[in-house]
Amino acid sequence: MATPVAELLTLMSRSLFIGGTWRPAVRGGTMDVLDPSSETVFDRVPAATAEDVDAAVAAARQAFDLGPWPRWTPVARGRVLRGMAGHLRERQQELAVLEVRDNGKPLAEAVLDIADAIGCFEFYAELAEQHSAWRPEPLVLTDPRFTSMVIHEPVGVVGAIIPWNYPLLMAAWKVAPALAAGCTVVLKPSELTPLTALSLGDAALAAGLPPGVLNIVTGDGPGAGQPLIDHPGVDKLAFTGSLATGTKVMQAAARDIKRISLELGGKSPFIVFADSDVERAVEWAMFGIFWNQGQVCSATSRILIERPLFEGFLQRLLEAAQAIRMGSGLAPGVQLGPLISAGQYRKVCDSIERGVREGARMLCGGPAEMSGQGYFVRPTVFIEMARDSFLWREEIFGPVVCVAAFDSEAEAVREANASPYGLAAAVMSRDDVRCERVAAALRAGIVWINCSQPTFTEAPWGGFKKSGIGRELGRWGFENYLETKQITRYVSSAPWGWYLKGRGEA
Ligand code: TXE
Repeated sequence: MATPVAELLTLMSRSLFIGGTWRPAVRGGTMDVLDPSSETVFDRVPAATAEDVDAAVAAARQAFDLGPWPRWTPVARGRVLRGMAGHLRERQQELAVLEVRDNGKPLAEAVLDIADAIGCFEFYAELAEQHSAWRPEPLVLTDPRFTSMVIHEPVGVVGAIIPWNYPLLMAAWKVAPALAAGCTVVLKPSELTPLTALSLGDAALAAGLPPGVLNIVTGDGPGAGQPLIDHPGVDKLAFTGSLATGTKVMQAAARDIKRISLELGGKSPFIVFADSDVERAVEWAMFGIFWNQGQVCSATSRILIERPLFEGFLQRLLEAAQAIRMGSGLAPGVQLGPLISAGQYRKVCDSIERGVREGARMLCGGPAEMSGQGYFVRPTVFIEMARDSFLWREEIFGPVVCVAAFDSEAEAVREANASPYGLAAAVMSRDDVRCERVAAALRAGIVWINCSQPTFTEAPWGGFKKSGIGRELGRWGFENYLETKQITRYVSSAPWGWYLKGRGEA
């Protein structure tokens, strides 16, 4: 029988994790944790301030500069990462339930997220052991009196700031590769979903991660995030979140020339050509925009349909969208949960109202009456938006999709690319050559052909343009956490030294 939620909740640590120990915030502040399906407070965590961030960075700095972790072999580090994965696996069910209470998403989605987070630790354990970065690369130089070796080293102390849409998974995407590379980390989860990230502290202790290698500070953006991005003791900032906060991260990083990787928003297009199977197209479109309540950076929120398929696609999309079962993520059979917060609910509702005001036609959806409780918005479908409208251009981050018709491949590509963002894009057609051609023309870091959203730990994730800088996941995500060093040696005993001496050059 499954453990009752109340019992599961007591198992988690609820403190800051600094230097390998759990402690309250220096100033004693706390933050409420809200269940977005009922708007009730069900938990509380410390609200870290600059003093706590200082302590966390000092612990990470010491662990990096003087501790064993960066000096251990990749195999030894891999063993600890596997141990962390094992610990998370033992608590998989508990973590999935916590994620639902904290974030609101349907349980079936949370179960997949937690499994992916565990898989991410296992992937980087293996990659760290095998990556060619650890093999010194000899260089042949133009001057034979010298030899050079290229080596890679961990970048240092990482400040990792993550959002609320995939709380544990986003933590894993940053913490696992950073640790695998030999870095030390200060992790700041979103104030809206701080709980599951704390389980990484328990995992670290259980797996024997040395003290200070991973530190976790719960707190809000101004109170804990800003001191972390400003901190001179941090070498690299890894951020996922809004464009506005990403800009602040970049500005703060500029002061110390900190390394950065940014994963920001998107307004991803899904181009469907008329030769596509309409049922398949609707299935992928539904997945692309209503999964996780549309709170997905790569959500395909702009659907472009070749005109002959437009009416048929729209009709099937409306039927499917209206059939979605909405409710608490813990209720059986629910496919759409609440939005994360009152703020996000207001943002999405304002966007819908603005869309209607600016002349777009809403065919279904809008805010839902759920007995006045929970931040629920129904699957919402718009057509007839102006191409320069807010609705068509800006990230809404909710279950809101815009559908438009196109008449030629060139028009579809032009429209898809007419966005300040470039995270993801999808194209569907039975014509493989056309799919390849369109994929090549799309200005996005991720292009899906005949599907939308499948995400693999081994494949690079990140965007063009204002969608960010750098790539997470795969070997690219790992290389984010490395510096490159050349070691060049004067070789007086080179076999050709006699020759150079003879010429008076040695
Ligand atoms: O994001 P923020 P919010 C987009 C989405 C959403 C909008 C606002 O459009 O509607 O952003 O969401 C921390 N210094 N995305 O307000 O503020 C904050 O505490 C340092 C897309 O929640 O960017 C949290 O941990 N840190 C996105 C993290 O930044 C600061 C996922 C993200 O919060 C800070 C989430 C500061 N000054 C939202 N201010 C995606 N790319 O997937 C805030 N933070």
